[in-house]
Order: sequence, then structure tokens, then C-alpha cells
Amino acid sequence: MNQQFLEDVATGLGASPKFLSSKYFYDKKGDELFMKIMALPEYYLTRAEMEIFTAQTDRIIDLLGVLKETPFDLIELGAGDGSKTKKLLAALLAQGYDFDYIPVDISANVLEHLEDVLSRDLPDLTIRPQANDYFQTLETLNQVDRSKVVLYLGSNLGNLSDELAHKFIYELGANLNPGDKFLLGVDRIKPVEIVLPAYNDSQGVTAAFNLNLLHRINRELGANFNINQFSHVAEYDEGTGIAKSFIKSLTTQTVYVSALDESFEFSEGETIQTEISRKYSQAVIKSILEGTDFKILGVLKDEKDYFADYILGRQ
Ligand code: AVI
Repeated sequence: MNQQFLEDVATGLGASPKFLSSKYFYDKKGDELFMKIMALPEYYLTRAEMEIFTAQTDRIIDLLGVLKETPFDLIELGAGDGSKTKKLLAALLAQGYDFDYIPVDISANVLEHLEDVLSRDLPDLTIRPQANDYFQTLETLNQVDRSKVVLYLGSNLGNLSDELAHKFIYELGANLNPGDKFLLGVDRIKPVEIVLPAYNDSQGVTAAFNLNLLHRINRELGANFNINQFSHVAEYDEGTGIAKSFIKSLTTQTVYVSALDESFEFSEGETIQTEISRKYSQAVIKSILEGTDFKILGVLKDEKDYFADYILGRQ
């Protein structure tokens, strides 16, 4: 049993208002549903970032300032399916750069799949997957004196509060050396008509992704959530740029979690907040970077101005 999961469920369901961390979305079923989300017509994020990686690959390489005669590590945090990164990897290989690709993900499953795909499609690539915590991996890598480029794509940063995002980037800086680079992909603030459908798609895949968290609690912690008595709710505030997801109780009900030997009461309409998906302006990014070791070297955007990839330099 995952002790941390148990404790977090006890804390989150016992709180008022109730909350659960979006990091628990990603079990095997959750990984599959997220892959489906990325292919949805409404989920513009992946396509927009893919456009940047396809149309502006040489500009990315240029801004990263990597040199053909200096070997480096290309470290991707939260590797995913690697489809965007593949564009960059292929260009770096074709242009004769000397680098190792180190995808880091907590899910060994995801990494195995990625390694299969990349060793088939890019046989010349040296790939060293790490199924580990991001910062533990960076600490180990930093013991070897080698230049580094860190990728954190897909607006994964947006699932953190601004305070945690700042802490994350600060800590990243502490694990890198002057001259290292950080490529950060973030979703941009835009109208509600575009953002909201991305988090409440017409096929109900995002709803299934959100509600899978209750299935997971049932499976792993022996709870008796009746999933039909809950629904998915998404909201987005264009003013702040923050999208939130909730699970709403459709009735007054009690749920028992056997691993905790505890019951939790829900009133009709009560919600559990399960995710924030922050969208960014340049001003928000600047304020998050303030006091960290990074400075902005360049920003790449897609044609519609939906998404931005920041190239940051460790000073
Ligand atoms: C992983 N992360 C950046 C996604 C997002 O857009 O916040 C997760 C997601 N949640 C609902 N749809 C996709």
C-alpha cells in the first residue's frame, strides 16, 4: 500500500473544502486517459507545443547555445510520450551534437514505452531513463561535471501553485551549474471559450480522467465511492489565468475508506478540488522566476500565441 497516498487521502477528504492532489491521477488507467486527452480536438496544448518543436527546432537549438564539441546531458522531467522531444532529439542527432537523453519519470511504465519508441525511431540515440524523483536524479547527475539542458514541457508547471512553482525552479537552479539551460513549456492565458473545453471535452475523456481518482481510491484503499453519484466540474477564470477541476457529489452521501477505517460525509453539491492548471502571462512567469538563478534567454510561441516555450539560462 502507498502510505503517502493513504495519508493524503485522509487529509484531503477530511479537510473543508475537500481536496486531492492531481499527482494521483497518474496510475496505469490515468496514464492511458491522459494520452487520449492529448489527442482530443479541444486539448490544444499538445498540438501548440508540437508546432513550436516542429517549426522552430533550429531556433531552439540556437537559443540553447549547445556546442558540437562539448558533450551534454539532455534531461527531460516528466517524460510523457516524448513525441515533442523526438523532434528536437532527431535534429540534434542529424546535426552531429554529442549528448545523452535522460528522461526522468516516476512511472517505470511510461519510461519503458518511451525507450521502446525512441530506440526504434532514433537508433543512434543514447538514452538513459531514470525512474526516480526529479531532484534526486538531478543531484546524482550534478556529481559529474557535464553541461546540462533540462526540459520541462507540456505546462506541467501549471499543475503547481505559483509558490510551489517558484520553489521548484529555485531548487532546479540549485541543482544546475552556471551556463546550464532550462527549457520550460507553459500554456498562455487566453479566453475562456478556448480554455474551458480543453478541461471539459465533449467526449467526456477529461471527466473519466478526473473521476478515475475515485476508482483508484476504491481499488487501492478499499473505498466504496459510487462513481455514478459524482460528476466532473471544470472552471476557468480568465482574469487570473487559473483553471480548476473538481469532483462534485450529486447527493448527500457517506463514503467509507477501509484502509483508513474512516467514513467521509458529502453534502449534495459539495466538491473535492483535484487540480489546478495555471495559464501564464509574461508577467506571471517573471514574478515566478524572481529570486531564482534563471534569466530569460528567449521565448518561442506557436502561430496562434496559445503556448510559450521559455529558454532560460542558469546564471
Ligand atoms: C499534465 N497537465 C499539464 C495537464 C493539464 O493540462 O493541466 C493535466 C490535465 N488535466 C486535465 N486535462 C489535462
